[in-house]
Amino acid sequence: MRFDVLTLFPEMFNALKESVIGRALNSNLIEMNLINIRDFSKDKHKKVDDTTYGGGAGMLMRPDVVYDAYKSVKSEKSKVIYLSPKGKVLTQNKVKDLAKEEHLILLCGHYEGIDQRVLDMIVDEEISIGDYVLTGGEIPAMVLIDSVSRYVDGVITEESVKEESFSEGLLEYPQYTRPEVFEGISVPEVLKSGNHQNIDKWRRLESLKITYKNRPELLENIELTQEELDYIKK
Ligand code: 4HQ
Repeated sequence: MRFDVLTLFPEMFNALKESVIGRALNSNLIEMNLINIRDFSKDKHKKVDDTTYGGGAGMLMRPDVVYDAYKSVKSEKSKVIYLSPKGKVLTQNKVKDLAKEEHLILLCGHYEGIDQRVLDMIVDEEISIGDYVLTGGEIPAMVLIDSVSRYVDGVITEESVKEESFSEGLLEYPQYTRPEVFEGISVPEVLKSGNHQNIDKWRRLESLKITYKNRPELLENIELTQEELDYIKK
């Protein structure tokens, strides 16, 4: 999987060069190519933004500069994603679909955004990471690269992909490690029992309980037994 990132702040992406994604980059399981949009300014002062027609606060990125940056990386197989609060909200199912692509171009707006004409010309999908306003599309692009890369073969274990929040449409059950007693609090007895039928049952009930508490809308299409209803409401 190749990510080309069009941004005015390529150094922000150094944050992804650590840990799991850092290893995936070093082993060439994924590739992240950072393009500084400013390099495509033809202006002697390297200007990339200008005031908005019709008035209003702030500056917009110019279409010609963004278009030239795009042309430097576009390919037959590339899909262009613009990160913006106006986009469709990113979900785990969308993340899985994007992981099937071979070449994603992520366009990061800064300031008040980008001239609509170049967006209409080059953007395939507009994606938001949630209903709040950020100062730029760089952090959303990093969120997308991180979440999509987990589904690229070899980046994490197959087990880790399966056993996670949302994988069954539910939030994840609580987990414990040593010490067995921490500040007087013991690990739940069932997890030490070695009885995997009981452990699986307890984990499903705990998943249902935390989902009911924090994200009840995720349970709307799930038929629950009386035992499950009693457990989650107590
Ligand atoms: N912005 N999800 C404004 C976001 C955002 C979001 C990125 C701020 C684009 C121009 N992007 N710029 N939320 O708030 O993706």
